[in-house]
Amino acid sequence: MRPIIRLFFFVLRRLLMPFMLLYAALSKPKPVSRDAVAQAQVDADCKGLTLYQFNTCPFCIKVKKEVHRLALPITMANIQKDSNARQKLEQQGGKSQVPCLHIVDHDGNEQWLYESAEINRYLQQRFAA
Ligand SMILES: N[C@@H](CCC(=O)N[C@@H](CS)C(=O)NCC(=O)O)C(=O)O
Repeated sequence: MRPIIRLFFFVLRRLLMPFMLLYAALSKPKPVSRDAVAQAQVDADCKGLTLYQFNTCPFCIKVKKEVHRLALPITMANIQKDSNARQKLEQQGGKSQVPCLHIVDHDGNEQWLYESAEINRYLQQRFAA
C-alpha cells in the first residue's frame, strides 16, 4: 500500500509542479531592507544554516517565502537532486521529511529543525528584529 501512496503523490506532484513553481515565483514577498552593517551580520549568521527542501513541496515554498522576505542567504539543499543531502538529512536529522533547517551554532552544536511553522518561527525570532 505504501508504494502506491508514494507513487500517487509522486504523480500528483509532477502534475502540479508547473503551478507550484509559478505560485512560488509570483507570491514572493518584498525582502526587508537592512543597513549594510546589519545585513553583513545576518549574512555571517546564515553561514551556519542549511535548508533541506525541494521545489514542489508546498511546506518548503512557505519557508522559502519567509527566507526571501527576511533577506537571508541560507544555503539550499535540494534532496530530490542531491542524494548526499537526502542521505545526510535521513541519517543525521532522523527522517527524510522536508523542510528541515540544519542549524550549526557558533560553538559547532548542531540542530535539525523540522516543521515549516517551527522553522519560520525560529527565523522570525532570530532575524526579524
Ligand atoms: N507538517 C510538516 C509537513 C511536511 C511534509 O509533509 N513534507 C513532505 C513534502 S511536501 C515530506 O517531506 N514528505 C516525506 C516524508 O515525510 O518523509 C511541515 O509543515 O513542515
